[in-house]
Amino acid sequence: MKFDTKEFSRRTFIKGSLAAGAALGLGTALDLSGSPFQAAQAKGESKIVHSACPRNCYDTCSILSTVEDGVLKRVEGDKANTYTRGRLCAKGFSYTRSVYSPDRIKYPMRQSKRGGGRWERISWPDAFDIIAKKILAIKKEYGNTLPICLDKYSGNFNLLNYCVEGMMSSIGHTTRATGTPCWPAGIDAQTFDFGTIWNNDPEDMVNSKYMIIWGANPSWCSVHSMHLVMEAKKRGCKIVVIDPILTQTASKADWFIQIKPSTDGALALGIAKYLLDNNMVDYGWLAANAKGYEEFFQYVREKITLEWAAEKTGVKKEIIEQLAREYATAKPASIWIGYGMQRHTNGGQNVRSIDALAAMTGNIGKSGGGAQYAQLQTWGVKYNVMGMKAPAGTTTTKDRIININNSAQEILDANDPPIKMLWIACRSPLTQAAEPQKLKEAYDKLDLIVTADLFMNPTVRMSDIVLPVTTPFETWGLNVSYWHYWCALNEPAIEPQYEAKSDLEIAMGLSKKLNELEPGSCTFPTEGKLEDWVAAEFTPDFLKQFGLTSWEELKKGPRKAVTGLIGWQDGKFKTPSGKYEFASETAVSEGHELLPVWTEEMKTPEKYPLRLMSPHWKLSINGQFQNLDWMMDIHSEPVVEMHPETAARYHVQNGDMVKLYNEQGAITLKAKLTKVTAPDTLVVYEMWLNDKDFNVNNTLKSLPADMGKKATGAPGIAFHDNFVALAKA
Ligand SMILES: Nc1nc2c(c(=O)[nH]1)N[C@H]1C(S)=C(S)[C@@H](COP(=O)(O)OP(=O)(O)OC[C@H]3O[C@@H](n4cnc5c(=O)[nH]c(N)nc54)[C@H](O)[C@@H]3O)O[C@H]1N2
Ligand SMILES: Nc1nc2c(c(=O)[nH]1)N[C@H]1C(S)=C(S)[C@@H](COP(=O)(O)OP(=O)(O)OC[C@H]3O[C@@H](n4cnc5c(=O)[nH]c(N)nc54)[C@H](O)[C@@H]3O)O[C@H]1N2
Ligand code: SF4
Ligand SMILES: [Mo]
Repeated sequence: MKFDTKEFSRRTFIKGSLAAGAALGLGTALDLSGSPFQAAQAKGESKIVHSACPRNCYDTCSILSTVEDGVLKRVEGDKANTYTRGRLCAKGFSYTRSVYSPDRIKYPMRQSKRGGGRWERISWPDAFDIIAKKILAIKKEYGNTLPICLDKYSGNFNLLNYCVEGMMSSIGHTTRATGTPCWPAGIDAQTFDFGTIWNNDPEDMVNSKYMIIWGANPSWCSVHSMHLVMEAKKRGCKIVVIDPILTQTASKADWFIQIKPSTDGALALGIAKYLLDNNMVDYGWLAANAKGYEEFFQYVREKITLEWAAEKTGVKKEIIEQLAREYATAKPASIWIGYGMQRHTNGGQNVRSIDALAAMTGNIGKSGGGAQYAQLQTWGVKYNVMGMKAPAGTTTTKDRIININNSAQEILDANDPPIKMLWIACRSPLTQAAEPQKLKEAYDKLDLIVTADLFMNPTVRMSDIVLPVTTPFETWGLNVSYWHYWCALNEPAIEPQYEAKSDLEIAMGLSKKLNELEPGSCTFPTEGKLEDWVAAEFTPDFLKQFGLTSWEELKKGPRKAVTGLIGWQDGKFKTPSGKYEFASETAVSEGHELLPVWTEEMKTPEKYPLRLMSPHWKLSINGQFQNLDWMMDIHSEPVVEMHPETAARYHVQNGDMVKLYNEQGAITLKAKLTKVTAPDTLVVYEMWLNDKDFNVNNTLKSLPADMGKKATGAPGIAFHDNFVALAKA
């Protein structure tokens, strides 16, 4: 469906105000010479459209898109959003390159043999026909739709994209890859302690007097937060970074504490011990707001010593003492708990120990304080797009769940009934998930794999049918963040390119075909204006939260929530006791410890003596952006960062090719000698480079993190507890 062009004429037109070749993104002009857009561009008519970046990024930027005669010429941060502050990151500025990339998937296509690369263009009606017939055939053979599996995650967090889940529900009960590879251990930890996740407005960070950035790298992963961190610093706040890697964030801090991976709980408990021994505890806050602190304190007094904490963490005793003293005396003090640090077998338990420090010092519910992890407070839309009922005559009662972090094994194991068809949207398991080798084996079992995506990535290459999806600039959207408190509408700026459709249009198209072939077989609406779908998402509470009287006010620009900006200010926690719970019976009922006690980290296996960490890369969002020409110009091949001492042990010189391997698999790449990482800890940033056969996850097993099941249905995954051996290639 095309958007309504009359709607566009109501928008602001700035005639000829933009000189051709205006500064774009990284300072380079988008060269459209010779393109089909050139003629249109010559007319010089332009307009500004409100867009939003829907990637899985803390920042969820509000964007102003400049369109000249139907061509997206420029994207910039919207100044009306005080968090975005008129800027985008390098990835955001490169959007003009992804929209018009010649590598985009342009039409529905069918591949004769998975991985064979022989794709044939097919029409949308044919694509829907093939898929719908397969769905109906599966239903006929098995008596239900459980053999159809959905693997969807975070390629696009536009709230309308929950239509993919709705599309699945509308055909019956299906198998769902459940949980998240991202942040679940930390969510569970905070659910046990607080009742849910609820960080203070990040714009409030400027009020902190002391800030510990603990296992987060906002200089790359939340660039707009760095302005706030630096503003706090200017106002006298001390910035401390705790990370195994000297990150760019660490380089901007006052103090960098290099910790052994997966030992953060030991550091937090060492700090707790110092606070207890030196009477630096806010007993007033605890008495009024907390449960179980006496038991926790008894554990810390009896079991924890600073010498032990120093030994475990590799952080000297004096440093632990100084950190404890400074954190407890500077008020208010905040801790930003990153997602990177909870991707360990004890990650959730470590987060609980860090939360405990914020509670012990009374830094919860206060401006400038907090144990800042994430928030879902602003996500209270109706989820109309996913509220579909199963068709009449459905014989099953619920969806079947498989763990998204162990999907290879669980697809192989599913027998009753087996999985026969896979729908992949907003997800690239063959670049982002563990055990890609086994995933391919699991995919061999399937009759039909459909991917909906923008680019021909390794996952798409292993599918039978690919459906081209729109970029945010070609469709409607509604976006909120899991970090800041803004809400933004995304209005279409340009026509869908080639034959791309949004996931919502795909759901409607598939439903139409299913109902043609077998009336009543799909409950998803078969048509509807995308704008109306947006309108249907708003609830009175949501409007109130953002101070809106009508959703259409968002067409004038983004809005910030007017309530709930400081987490837990009213002291009413969402735990069973209504208090902050040092002692959590809920944790026990989920098979965890009652208290934030120390849980041993994974030990380095003898056979694989090097830890391989794979954190997030500055020029990509997981498997996106790094494939674009601008990014490839800056960074074109994978490297492993290695401490010179480690390199010397293996006689590796800077630039040598090395092979990293374990039982799971191997990767071969160039060594980069650097002291930013510790000896024995290798760093390979996760990314998808389009012209390289490289995937760091080739070495990664599906090792679960300790927590995540309670809040998200499956445990997280211990990405950073991955150990390898090294050989010169
Ligand atoms: N080694 C290692 N692996 C990791 C991590 C790590 O730290 N180390 N991090 C993990 C984390 S935190 C996460 S969140 C996951 C992310 O894993 P994914 O969510 O799978 O990753 P993305 O690459 O962001 O997006 C997946 C795909 O969605 C597509 N896409 C974009 N927009 C749309 C759209 O509108 N519709 C459809 N249908 N598709 C769209 C993109 O082109 C991309 O191919 O990766 C995990 N993998
Ligand atoms: N540029 C860019 N931005 C992104 C993304 C991206 O891929 N690229 N991805 C988005 C997504 S999906 C996510 S989840 C977030 C991730 O945002 P972050 O959590 O900030 O990023 P990560 O790189 O996953 O991890 C942050 C840091 O955790 C450290 N770390 C790992 N293990 C430990 C440990 O045991 N202890 C401590 N103290 N630190 C540890 C890593 O060294 C790393 O520096 O960023 C989002 N924004
Ligand atoms: S990737 Fe993140 S920082 Fe960059 S434009 Fe998108 S939301 Fe903003
Ligand atoms: Mo993530």
